[in-house]
Amino acid sequence: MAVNVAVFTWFSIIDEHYSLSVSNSRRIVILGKTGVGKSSLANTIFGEGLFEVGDTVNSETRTCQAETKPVNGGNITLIDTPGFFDTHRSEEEMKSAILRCVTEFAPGPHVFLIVLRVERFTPQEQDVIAKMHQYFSDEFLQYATVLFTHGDQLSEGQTIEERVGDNKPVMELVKKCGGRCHVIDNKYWKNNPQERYRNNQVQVKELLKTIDEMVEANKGGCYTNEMLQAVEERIKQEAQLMRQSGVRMSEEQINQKAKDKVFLGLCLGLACVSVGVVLGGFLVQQRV
Ligand SMILES: Nc1nc2c(ncn2[C@@H]2O[C@H](COP(=O)(O)OP(=O)(O)O)[C@@H](O)[C@H]2O)c(=O)[nH]1
Ligand SMILES: [Mg+2]
Repeated sequence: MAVNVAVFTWFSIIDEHYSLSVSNSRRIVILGKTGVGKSSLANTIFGEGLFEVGDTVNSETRTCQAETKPVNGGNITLIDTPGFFDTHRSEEEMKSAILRCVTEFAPGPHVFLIVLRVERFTPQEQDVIAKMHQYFSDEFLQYATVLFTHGDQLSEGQTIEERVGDNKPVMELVKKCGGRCHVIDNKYWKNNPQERYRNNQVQVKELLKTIDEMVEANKGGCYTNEMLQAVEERIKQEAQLMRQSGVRMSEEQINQKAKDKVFLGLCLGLACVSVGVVLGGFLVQQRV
């Protein structure tokens, strides 16, 4: 009982938007099932192979990977995630991966990219979308954009908006994201300078424009809650303690070590909490 009360206090949500001191830096979390092309998308956005692409089940992303690059005069941090919506993962595996993500993007992401494949709208996909509707509050979707991979599967001359119009649950998801949806093809749209639509460079530019508009509409704030802010506070405290102890490390190393320490603390502290609570805690705007 005591644990539940503590957890609900920990996960209770505040309504204020959490503005960043550096308004042109963006933390972007990439969500979706394993194999939809999340890691490839991260590489397409950055224009280099920083993220590990999985060709077999064994090489799939198992934890979060965060990389930062300067883009258009600001910094973009991409946080690649394992398939939180996969059905074949154990609860424990999911929980530690989610907590790792939380420490990577605290105090919260500016953008969630919900990744789907153009051609795959099987019952399994419908389940994933149903799960997303279950976990993602409308407030959460205010920070989200749907991104389709495998754009080459579009019919000739077809736009992603036209394709989305054929599928009601997907259309509803896109609608809840303020109509924001984009398409790329990580494999076939790499070098298409003559194409104005089937061209990753063009599409990434459009995506970044949408992201800028969305961040602006959210007044520069990121999606946050008390849990994420508490995590950021703890990371800052750990980093400060390390600096005071006089360790000979770069700021980047100190921050990474501080994150590792807070991550371990979270794993221990939330050992008896279910994945639903952990995932819900960071995605759903709960009222207590
Ligand atoms: N044809 C095509 N293949 C893709 C696309 N995106 C990813 N892939 C392939 O799909 C597989 C899984 O990609 P990955 O980025 O690791 O997916 P993740 O598990 O969501 O991170 C890899 O073999 C990729 O080369 C795409 O847009 N088009
Ligand atoms: Mg991956």
